Amino acid sequence: MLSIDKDTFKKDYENKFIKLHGKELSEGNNQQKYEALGALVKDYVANMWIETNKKYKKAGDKQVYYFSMEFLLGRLLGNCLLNLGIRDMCKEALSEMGIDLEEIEDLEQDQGLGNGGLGRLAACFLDSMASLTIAGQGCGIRYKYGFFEQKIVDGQQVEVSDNWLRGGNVWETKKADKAEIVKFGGSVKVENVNGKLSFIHVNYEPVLAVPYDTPIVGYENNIVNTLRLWSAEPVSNEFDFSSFSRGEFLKAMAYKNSVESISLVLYPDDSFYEGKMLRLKQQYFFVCAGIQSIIRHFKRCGGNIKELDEKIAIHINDTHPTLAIPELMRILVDQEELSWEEAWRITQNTISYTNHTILAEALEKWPTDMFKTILPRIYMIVEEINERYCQELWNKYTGQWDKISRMAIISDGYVKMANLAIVGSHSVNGVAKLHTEILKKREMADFYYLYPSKFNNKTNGITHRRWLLKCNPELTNLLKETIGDSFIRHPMDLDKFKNHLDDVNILSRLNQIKQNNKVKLAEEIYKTKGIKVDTNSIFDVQVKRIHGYKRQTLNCLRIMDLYNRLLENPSLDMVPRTIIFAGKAAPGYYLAKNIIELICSIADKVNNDPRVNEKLKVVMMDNYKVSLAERIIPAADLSEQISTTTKEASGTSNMKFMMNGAVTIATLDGANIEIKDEVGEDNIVIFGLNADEVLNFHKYGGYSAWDIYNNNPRVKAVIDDLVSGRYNSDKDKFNKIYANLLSYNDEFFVLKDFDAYLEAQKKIDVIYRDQAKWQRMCGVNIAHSGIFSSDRTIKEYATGIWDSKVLYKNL
Ligand code: 26V
Repeated sequence: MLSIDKDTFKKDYENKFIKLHGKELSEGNNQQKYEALGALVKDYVANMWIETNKKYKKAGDKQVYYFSMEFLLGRLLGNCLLNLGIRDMCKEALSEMGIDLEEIEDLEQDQGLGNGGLGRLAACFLDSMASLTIAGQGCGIRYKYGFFEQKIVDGQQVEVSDNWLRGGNVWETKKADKAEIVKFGGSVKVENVNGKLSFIHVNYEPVLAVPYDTPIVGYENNIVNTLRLWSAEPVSNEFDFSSFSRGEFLKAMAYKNSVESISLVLYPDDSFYEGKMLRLKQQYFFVCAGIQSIIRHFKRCGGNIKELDEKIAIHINDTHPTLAIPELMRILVDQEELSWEEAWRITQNTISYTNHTILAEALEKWPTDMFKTILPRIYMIVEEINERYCQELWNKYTGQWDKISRMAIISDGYVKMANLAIVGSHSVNGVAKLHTEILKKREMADFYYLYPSKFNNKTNGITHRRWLLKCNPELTNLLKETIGDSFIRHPMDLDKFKNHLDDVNILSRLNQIKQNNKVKLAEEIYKTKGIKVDTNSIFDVQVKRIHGYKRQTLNCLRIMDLYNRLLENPSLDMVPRTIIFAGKAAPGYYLAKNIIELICSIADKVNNDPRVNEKLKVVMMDNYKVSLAERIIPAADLSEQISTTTKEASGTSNMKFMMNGAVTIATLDGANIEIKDEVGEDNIVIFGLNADEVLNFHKYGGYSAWDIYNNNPRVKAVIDDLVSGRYNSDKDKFNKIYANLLSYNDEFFVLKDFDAYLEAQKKIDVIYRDQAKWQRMCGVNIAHSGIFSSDRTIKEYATGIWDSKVLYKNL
C-alpha cells in the first residue's frame, strides 16, 4: 500500500501538472488533468515496479508468462488508484482542489486490445496474479488500432477504427534496449558442422519487435507485475537508405509497410477462424519476441537452460500462441544445442494450454504452404514433432489410419494448432466443468484417452476488484458495513452476507443501491439514445458479443411475442421491462449484423408505440466495452445468459452480474451450471434443452424447425413478422435471420427453446412482484459470488498447472 498523505499528493499533483503541461493547474482542461494524474500515478508505481523485479530475481522462484493475443484491460487509472489504496484519499484531495475524480477517470480511453471474454479473462488474470503476489507477467501485441468502435447509425452497426494511442498512453514505457529480431520468410540452409547438423536461416525479412511495458499493480501489496506488449518496427540498419537514391523508394516503403502491418490492428473476429497470413505473422511475431526475451532474461539471471522448466511456466491463452512450442524447441535445439529429446521434455513441461471454445469454426489450422513460406525453420520443427508423435501413435494404434490422421498435427495439407498445443504441453484445461467434460468426452476424446492426466478444469473467474469494488462502490460500502472488509482479500468471505438476508433493512438498502445505479444508467440512456426508460421497470440485460449461439435472436423473438400480446390485451398483467442490449458483431459476420438490425428495428417500433411503451422499452446501446460494462452491470436486475447449451464455454459476464446482485435467467450452459449449483435452484431461473439433448440432436438428428413453426402459433406469428414488413419497411431486411431459423433448420435451437424461455420469463415476473423474495435472491447471488473471483481461479492455475508459489505472504 502506498503511504502518502493528502497534502503531499496535492503538491505532487500540481508539480506534475506544471512539468507536463508547462502551465498552472487552474489553466488546464480535464484531459490535461487526466494525463497529469496518470503520469503521477505511474511515478508512484515506478519504485515498487523496480523493487518487485528485484524481489523476483532474488527469490529465484518460478516465473509465469501468460501469452495472449488479446488483453482487454479497459481503463487503468481507477483500478491503479484502488489497488494502491489511495483512491479515496485522491478523490478527497482532488475534490478540495475543485476536481471531480470520476469525471477525470471518464476521459481515459479504454485499452481495448481484445474481442471479448478471452481477452477480458487475460486482464482479470493479470490483476489476480499481481494481487496474489504471483510472479506472473503478460505477453502480447501492442496493436496500434484496438477493437473497432461501434456506432449505431440508422439501425445498423458502423465500424470506426479505434485509434487509442492518438492522445498518447501514459501507462506504457517503451523499452527500446530490450528489442528482439523476428525473422520471416527466406529459406533454411542445412549444414553439417563437425558431424552435427546446423540450420541457418537465410534471405529472411527481419522485423524489430519493440516491447512496451505496462505496470500491473497488485492490491495493497507493493507488487507491480508487467504486461509486455510488442510493437513491430523496421530494422533500421537493414533499411537501406541508399535505396532512396537508387530509386528503390517503393521497395523500401513496401518493407516498412509490411513490417508495420504486423502490429497494426487487432482481428475483430472471435470464434470464426480464417486462414489469414497476417494473423499467422502476428502470432509468430509476439511469441518469438516473447520467448527470446524470456530466455535472454533467464540466462542473464544465471539460469541453467536445462532447468528452464523448473523456473519458467508459459501459459498459452487458446491456440493463438501455440507457436511458442516450436519456437522454444528452435531456441533449445538450434541455439542452445540441446538434444531433441531433452528440448522436448523441457518444452512440454514449460507449456500449458487453455481451450476456450468448442465451436468447430474457431479451430485454427494453417495451410502448410503458407506456414512453410512464412516460417520455414519453424515448419521443419513442426514436421519433426509430428513425425515422432505419429510414430508413437502408429505403435499404439497400428493400422488405424483414420484415427491417426485425425490426431496428427499435420494432415490434409494443414497444421492443426489445437493438436500441436495438446501434444506439446503438459496441461490442457477447459474453462468450466461442462466445457471440460465436453472436451474430454467428445471434442478431444482421442487425446484424453491418450493423455488422460493432461486434462483438467479451471472454471473462469473475474476480478472482484474491478467488478465489485470499483464499479459498484455503494454496494461495496454496504458489504463492508455488514460483513466487514475481509472479503476484499478473501472473496469467499462474501458468503457472510448470507447471515444478513433476513434483515429487511439490509435488503431495502440493497434495493436502494440498485435503484441508484439504475437511475444513473437511465440518465446515460437518455443522454446517448434519447430514450426515456422507467427506473421502476425490470432492467433486463443482455450484453455480450452478438453471435448466433448467444441467441440474442431468442430474446428478440420473445419481445416480438410480448408486443403481440400487449397489443391483443393492453392491460396484460406484466411487470414493465426495459430490455437492454449491447454488443459488437464481427464486421464479416452477416447474421450477427442482421441481429443488430433486428434489435434496432424492434426498439424503434416498440418505443414509439404509445399503446405499449409504458410497459416495454428496448434499448441497443452503442459501443459495448469494458468501461460501459462497468456502468451497465451494477444497474441490471436480470442477467440474460441464454446461449445454446454446450456452446458457451464458460461465460464471464454471468459472474459479473451475480456479483452485483442481478438474478440470472439461463440455460444450463458453461459456468451457468456452476452458478446454479452455488446459489441453488430457487435463486436462478433455468430453462431449455440440456447438454445431452443438444448433443443427441447433433448426433442423431430428429429436430425440425418447420414442425415447430407449423404447430406453434405464437412461434409462427413472430417468424412471420420477420418478413411481413412490420418491423421494417424492407420485407427482406431480416432474411438472414429468417433463413437461419427455418431454411437452415435453426442450428441454435431458438425455436425449440422458445416456449420454455417464455415460461421462464413469466416466472421472473412472478418472483419480481414478491419484492422481498426478489431482493433476497439478489442478496443470495452476491453472497455466493466469491467463488467466481479470479483469485480462486488463479490459485488453481498456480498450484494445479504452473507449480508456482504465492511469493510474499505479507498480506
Ligand atoms: C478465436 C478466434 C478464431 C480465429 C479468429 C480470431 C479469434 C479470436 C478469438 C478466438 C477465441 C474465441 C474463443 C473465446 O473467446 N472464447 C470465450 O472465452 C471466454 C473465456 O474463457 C469464455 O468465457 C467464453 O464462453 C468463450 O466463448
